[in-house]
Amino acid sequence: MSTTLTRTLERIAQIYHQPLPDLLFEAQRVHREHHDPRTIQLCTLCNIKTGACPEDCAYCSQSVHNPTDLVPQPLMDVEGVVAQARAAKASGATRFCMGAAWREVKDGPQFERVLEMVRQVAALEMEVCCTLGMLKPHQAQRLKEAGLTAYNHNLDTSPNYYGQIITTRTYRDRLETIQAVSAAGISVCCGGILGMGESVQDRLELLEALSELDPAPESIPINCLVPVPGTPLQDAPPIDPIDLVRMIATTRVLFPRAIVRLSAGRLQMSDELQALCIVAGANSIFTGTVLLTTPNPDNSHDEQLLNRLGMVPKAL
Ligand code: SAM
Ligand code: DTB
Ligand code: SF4
Repeated sequence: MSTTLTRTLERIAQIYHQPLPDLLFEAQRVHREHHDPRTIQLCTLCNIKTGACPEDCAYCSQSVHNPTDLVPQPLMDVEGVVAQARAAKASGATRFCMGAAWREVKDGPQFERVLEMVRQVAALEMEVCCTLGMLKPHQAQRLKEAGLTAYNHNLDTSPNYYGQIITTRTYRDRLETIQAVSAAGISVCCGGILGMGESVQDRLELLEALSELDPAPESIPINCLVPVPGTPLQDAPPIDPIDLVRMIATTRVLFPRAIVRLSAGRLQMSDELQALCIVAGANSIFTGTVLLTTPNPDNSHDEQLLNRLGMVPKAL
């Protein structure tokens, strides 16, 4: 390990381990320099192709390797997806993210259909994001031409722990797709999952890996594992809520301009914990009663929560 890398990790650990009031104060200071602290971006997900994924991600309901109750569904029609995007926009979302349970994008009619979805959602004047698995440079280029704003491709955990969670692809594969996305001029959405049995050190090493991306990710989803019956991680114990707050605050300090998304796992969190995560610098949530395959708080609950906090959804 080079000295610069060691120093980065040391700095990240110093930020993370400081007394919580100091950490929250620093995160708030950084947050207020770059963002309006009263607003939060609402993003809605749509699973455009469900299940039967050849990858073996230990957390995922959609892997063929995991005997879950999920019923696979083929790629949706363009019209159905656009109708969901319109509904999401009507309920205050300014970003729409389409996910497909693919290992990688293959050129052909299905990819052409996804490109058409991207064009039509972009025409609604929403930010459009996709998460379709691995991409080649020419595919990233075509997504860009279709109007894609961002591509989600998570590093999920530290390079060291990655092999405990996924064996069908490597960290390097992930980094190559992220590189293709950046090179095409698409904004990178890249984060991870907490609560998969990793150590605090692994989480800090994930932040280190994220901070090595060039350019830095503009969007960082922090997911808490939603344990799905039938997956190897079905019985993983939940993360300590204070550790989650520390991770969010540390992410905010390290990535001042990024949108930090309090992503999967909100249904398992109290309103107070969500409030603390927002104070720590999270400024986006996923809205709608399902994420991709797992439940999520409903819009009326989220509206009420924002009201109680005196906050408003962020306009485009
Ligand atoms: N197949 C694509 C991929 O893996 O990049 C896109 C879909 S995948 C479901 C998107 C992200 O959702 C994953 O990278 C992972 O971080 C997150 N995720 C999946 N299952 C989850 C779970 N049970 N709990 C929390 N996050 C999860
Ligand atoms: C991300 O990091 N979190 C979202 C989005 N990117 C695509 C997905 C969360 C999925 C949670 C598990 C599920 O619903 O299947
Ligand atoms: Fe497939 Fe993505 Fe689920 Fe992994 S996380 S099994 S790649 S859908």
